[in-house]
Amino acid sequence: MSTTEQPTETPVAAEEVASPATSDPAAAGPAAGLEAEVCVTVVDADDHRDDADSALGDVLGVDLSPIQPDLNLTPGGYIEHSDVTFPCGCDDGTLPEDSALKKWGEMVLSASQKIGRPLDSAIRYKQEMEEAGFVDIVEYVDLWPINKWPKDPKYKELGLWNNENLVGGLSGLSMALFTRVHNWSTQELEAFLVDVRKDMKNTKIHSYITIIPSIATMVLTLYGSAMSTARVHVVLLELALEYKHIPIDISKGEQKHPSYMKMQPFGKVPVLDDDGLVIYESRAICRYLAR
Ligand SMILES: N[C@@H](CCC(=O)N[C@@H](CS)C(=O)NCC(=O)O)C(=O)O
Repeated sequence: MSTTEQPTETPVAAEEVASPATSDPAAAGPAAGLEAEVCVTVVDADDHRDDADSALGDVLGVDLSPIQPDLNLTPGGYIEHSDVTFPCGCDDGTLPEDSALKKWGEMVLSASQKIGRPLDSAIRYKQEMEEAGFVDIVEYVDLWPINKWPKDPKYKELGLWNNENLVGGLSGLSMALFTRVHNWSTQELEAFLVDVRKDMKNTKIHSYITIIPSIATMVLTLYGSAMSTARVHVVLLELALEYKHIPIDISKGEQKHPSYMKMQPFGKVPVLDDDGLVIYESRAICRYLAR
């Protein structure tokens, strides 16, 4: 089962945003993650916990690109994404079609698409997680104003920080995509970025970056008959782990079916599948679960 929850509070002051069309990630338009240039890995990040995390237990890894050590989800653990999407959004017509900011966001996206690392991947994460077997998926959409334009104090402050981040990092964010993919010269790009920065600081432009955070868990799958899986069942219950039980009827020889024996070459039950990691031998399964 998966769920999608939308943010309960209006992201920005209602009078300042004509249409909350962005509450639907699919409607958020082309969007993007900065995986090409931004990589952060934190292991055992206890100090990154806040109230929201406390329900999740320890944070084991934070990353946006494949530079991290091998991290497998502990049974019952959660995976969390928070990714930025491009281009920049605007709901009230204050981001002119011919503005440098609009062009910048679109060109960042098109460059990333051209090299097969689309910076709108976050809008597909929910579907991709579902396809990979994740469950209890909760996804929502957050809008980070490009500067302090919102009236709402929370989003005004968020806009201030976002502006500092974007304006300060603009050359670094843009350089590879514009010079190596769009084949602009560095001089051309820097001249263009002067106008992009101006737009980013212009509070008459009510633009924002769409951020799509999501959280999900991977359910365990236990194959076996009721009797043969009793030991494993007990451990799963003890540890309060969510799992799916797929009955294998030994009296019908289902454990010798070729599709089952691909997983368990000796044709025995039980078998545990944790996100593609297949384990058999009931004691080994119990030790794995309790680790
Ligand atoms: N040592 C294994 C024993 C597995 C085993 O022998 N399972 C039996 C059911 S309790 C089975 O699959 N029998 C069917 C068969 O051998 O065809 C474990 O603990 O998982």
